[in-house]
Amino acid sequence: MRSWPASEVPHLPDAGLPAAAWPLRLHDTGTGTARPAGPAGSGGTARMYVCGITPYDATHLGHANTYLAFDLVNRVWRDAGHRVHYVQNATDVDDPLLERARETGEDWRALADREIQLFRDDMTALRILPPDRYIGAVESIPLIIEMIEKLRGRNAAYEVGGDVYFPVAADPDFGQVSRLTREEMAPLFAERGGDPDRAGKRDPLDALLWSARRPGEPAWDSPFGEGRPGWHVECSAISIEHLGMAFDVEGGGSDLAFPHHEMGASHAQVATGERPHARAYVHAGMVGLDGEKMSKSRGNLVFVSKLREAGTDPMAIRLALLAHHYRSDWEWTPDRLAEAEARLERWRAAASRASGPPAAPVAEAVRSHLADDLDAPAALKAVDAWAAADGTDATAPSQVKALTDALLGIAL
Ligand code: 5CA
Ligand code: ZN
Repeated sequence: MRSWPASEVPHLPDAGLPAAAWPLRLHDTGTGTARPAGPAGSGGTARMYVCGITPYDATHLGHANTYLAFDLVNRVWRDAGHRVHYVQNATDVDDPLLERARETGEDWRALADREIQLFRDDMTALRILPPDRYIGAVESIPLIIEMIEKLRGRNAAYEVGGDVYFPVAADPDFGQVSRLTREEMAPLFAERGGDPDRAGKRDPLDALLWSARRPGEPAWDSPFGEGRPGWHVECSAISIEHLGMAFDVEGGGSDLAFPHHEMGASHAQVATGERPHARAYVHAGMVGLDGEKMSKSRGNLVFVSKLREAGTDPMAIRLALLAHHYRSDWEWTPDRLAEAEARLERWRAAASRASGPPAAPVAEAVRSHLADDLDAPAALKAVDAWAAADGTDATAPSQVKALTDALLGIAL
């Protein structure tokens, strides 16, 4: 599938110490600790998989917040001199998408195409760097079938009424991504697309790998009958095909830790006999509105495209999101946008001055804060302090402009 255009990323000069002096550390859900993420030193290749949208009701501010967090990961790695191999999927066939198409009478493919294009346009406007490979579930069906075949070959798949399930008992490490107890898993599984009460399953938590053809739904041929792929096996198959096992970061919002990333890791580990699936599982917090998580099912969405249509500068949207730590849950209110607009104006005025305080200390501060589990709010404050102070360095304004562009994605 087509990705979206990349904005230019300026190369920053080393300021005293090389950028690689601040290696990125990220909070890993799998261990509950902040750990080094990506290759050591400089000049390696970092590998990242970020779960993409299910294309309907794109792009709300919760989505934007999550993709922005991983855009920072991408930018910090590049600044440290690494190449980044970044893969993202689009869940262009799944229950909620088909349900929405049924409700509105639209063809599911037309709905997916339109929403994916809207997502691309929003990502471009927000200057979120594109994945190198942007891959749909539909185009990956042969790959997914191959993966289910591998699981069947390892006795890690069974049928219930034509549907194919993955027995979680097949993975001795099941539970190591989310670190939840079975009691904690049960309600989340039911809430997030699972079917704990399906009669005939060996374990209520067993996950659907292949859903047998249902009337009026799209279906593809497979050795285990006509049907369509389950959700977790989609990301599992796409990630290991394009990145291999033990890639550096698997990312998404915190609602994906369980069951999605947990199941995906188990599928991958059992199918390949290798572990881990990813070295770190990194999760962004949830953005809410009026006391509830922003979600398609609740319908309390603020869309990036609507804000853009109303004339909001995408850089102000980006700054409003960056003002919160990526792991925190927070509420969107119109004041946040007004604050970000004022900040953007201050930064732009400071960057267009003839001179300012030297850029090296602010570059150091921004690099060290971002390397520390993406502390963007602290990085913004460092730029605020530079913008508020006077100085005589005539090269500083253009250097700070390059800094906010390269590391924060903010074009001044
Ligand atoms: N297609 C699957 C992943 S394979 C999916 O979850 N799609 S989604 O469209 O529902 O969500 C896309 C990404 O946005 C996921 O990482 C999800 O965790 C994140 N997300 C959804 N709602 C919010 C929210 N309110 N705040 C922050 N992130 C959110
Ligand atoms: Zn996914």
